[in-house]
Amino acid sequence: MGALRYLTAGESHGPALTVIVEGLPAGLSVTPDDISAELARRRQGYGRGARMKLEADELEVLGGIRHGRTLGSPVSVVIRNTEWEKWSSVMSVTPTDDAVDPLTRPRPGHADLVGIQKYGHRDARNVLERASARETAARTVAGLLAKLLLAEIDVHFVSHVVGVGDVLSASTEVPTPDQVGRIEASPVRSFDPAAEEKMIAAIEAAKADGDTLGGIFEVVAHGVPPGLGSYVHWDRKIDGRLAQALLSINAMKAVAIGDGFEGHAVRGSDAHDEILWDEDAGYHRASNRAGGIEGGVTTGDPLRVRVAMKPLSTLRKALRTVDIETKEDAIAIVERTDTCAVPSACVIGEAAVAFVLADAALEKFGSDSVSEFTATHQAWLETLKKA
Ligand code: EPS
Repeated sequence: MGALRYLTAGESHGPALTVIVEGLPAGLSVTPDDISAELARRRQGYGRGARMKLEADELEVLGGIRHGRTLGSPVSVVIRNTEWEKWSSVMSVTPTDDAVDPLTRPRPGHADLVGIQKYGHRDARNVLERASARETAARTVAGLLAKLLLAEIDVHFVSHVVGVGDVLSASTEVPTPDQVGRIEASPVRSFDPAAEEKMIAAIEAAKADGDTLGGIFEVVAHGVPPGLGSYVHWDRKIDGRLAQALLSINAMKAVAIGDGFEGHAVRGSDAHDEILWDEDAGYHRASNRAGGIEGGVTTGDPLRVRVAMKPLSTLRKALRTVDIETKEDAIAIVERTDTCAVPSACVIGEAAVAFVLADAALEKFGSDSVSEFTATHQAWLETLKKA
């Protein structure tokens, strides 16, 4: 909605990515190491390509943080491209005399052709450099800052891969923050050891075929207070805002809240969460099929979203396309790429969810400093006990 905002700039193989986050309260503890650790989480995952092994995400904080705490001013972070030297001619900011061949064979499923049409380019590189999922490194920084703010009010995140290709985890257990270690240790961020091996095998098989795989991941936010978002207007509904943020991540095709696509087939009497009350817990629900959201407002139950990612559109086993110069049939360009990026997408999904929730929390607990934010949050919890 706008209490918290961010903008990113930069191309995948340009000199750097930049992110500016505005609206963070003053006094939030954050160090470059916190940011680096989150970027490292995003680079991991079985199925990533060569670049992720080479790339170190060299970052520099240029504003908004002093002596380890936010100032209330915009936070500005630059993530340098450690391979820039190799790309300095291809991606030169100034005109170059070096011969740089244009990419004229757009990949089906990527932004290549629509970008060429829309912006009048004759070289798909002018499109793919920005359309690349590299940009999500910058979003991850914005999301980490949001997560640190939410941690101040005891909101904690867990994300895990539920499916890779047609391999689906059979587990219906919702992981809790104390189980994060197990998920982080899994090469595919699987919470289900039975599915993990099959997911790895599926990635290996796709890789051997020069193909790619999508999948499904889940993000769970524990400790979200009741009352974030609103039912009163379309652009204030927290579920709608989450869907927008998640679908804006490259290659995401579907978002389900709570039981989502599984919830449609049962009768109403089996679809909802009955409301209970007792002295200790106050209002609570007998189940959490709704995934922590009713009427566009958080309920206080764990917030649970699932996201489906399509297989990456850069294929070594390239698909048919048309050369935009000759208009003749051709085989799509093959850029260096990943086989499967669903484990990384989990981390980016956490960032997207965290940013939306932090924005909504700042609307509700509107604050200029972290101490004010936590005090207002505490007062709200006390109010709820009396309601
Ligand atoms: C990407 C292609 C690959 C990935 C990249 C996303 O980049 P390159 O062509 O430089 O090897 O490594 O992902 C990242 C750089 C990243 O940080 O996640 C694509 O086509 O979107």
